[in-house]
Amino acid sequence: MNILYKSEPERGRLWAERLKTLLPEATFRQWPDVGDPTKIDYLVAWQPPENLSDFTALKVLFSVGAGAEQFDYAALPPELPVVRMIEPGLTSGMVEYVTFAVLGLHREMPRYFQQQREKNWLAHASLPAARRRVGVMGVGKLGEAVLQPLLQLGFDCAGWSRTPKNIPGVASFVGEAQLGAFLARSDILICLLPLTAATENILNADLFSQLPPGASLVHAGRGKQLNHQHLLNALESGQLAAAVVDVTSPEPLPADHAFWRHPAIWLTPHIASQAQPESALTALLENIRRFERGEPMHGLVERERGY
Ligand code: NDP
Ligand code: OXD
Repeated sequence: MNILYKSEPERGRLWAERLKTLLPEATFRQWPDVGDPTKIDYLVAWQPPENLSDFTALKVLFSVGAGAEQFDYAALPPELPVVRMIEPGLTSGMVEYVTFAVLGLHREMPRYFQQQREKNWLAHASLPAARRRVGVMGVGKLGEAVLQPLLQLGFDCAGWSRTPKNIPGVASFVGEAQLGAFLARSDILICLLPLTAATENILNADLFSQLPPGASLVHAGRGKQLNHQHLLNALESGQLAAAVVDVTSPEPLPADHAFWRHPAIWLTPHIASQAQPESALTALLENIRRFERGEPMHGLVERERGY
């Protein structure tokens, strides 16, 4: 079995080392040391090599990330399975980030940090978690996981997805028809949607106007889902109180971008969650085993639905 890895070199070195024990029969090559491309069975990459058509024996393309929208599907062989990364380390990272962000917004930390800068010792009435309505857009692997600690903390939780969900304690809203009702009860809105034609630019003025006045946003999906100017306008008008933004378009933002210095925006450089080398390797090998046994792989992208 021949695996080609084309991504962050340090993780590649670690994987190469671990594979010697875990799967000694495998040949693990790290880009650009491709060898004979016609011998490569599995490609693990954020972006495939430009000469992908030379990889005539390729069986599966694995994304190193949880998202797989970065691929140009028109340039990939139509039958080539594309698999995104689902692994517990990446999920835990997102759970930490979203819990941190929701607690920060729930306890109005952007407002208190601004007061600190102004040397203003001023307490505001606090709200119990049970009266804070949290809405998660995208109730997939990550969305479902982030809901668990939020439920435990006592937040009033709902989720919005394409198909109905049955998560105890979480109100399920489905599709375009129920988006308005979902937004109307989201004091803190969390975006964990994949980037598709339907979700591009979804975080815009129209959507913000349907949230309760003074709502907050946590955006950890994909940069192209957020309209920057519309977010700034919503913060300016008070329709939104604050935002925690992990993903933007472009990344990084230009030095003069308003997000860098906005007092109501916490900006992080796409670090909400990262695949962890050891658990990601375990997940990759499990999927290869599944593929070789003819079993369904975890995270297989359904091209027609776009994620
Ligand atoms: P999943 O594919 O498991 O879940 C996607 C969810 O979004 C599903 O619930 C799906 O609905 C829902 N959805 C998709 N399209 C629509 C739509 N048009 N309307 C309503 N709901 C929709 O993905 P993950 O949870 O694993 O990851 C989500 C995203 O998080 C990734 O695609 C990536 O963009 C982002 N991410 C960001 C990271 C960061 O560091 N900032 C790190 C990792 C991921 P249904 O269940 O009905 O299919
Ligand atoms: C990913 C990401 O998709 O880091 O894994 O955003």
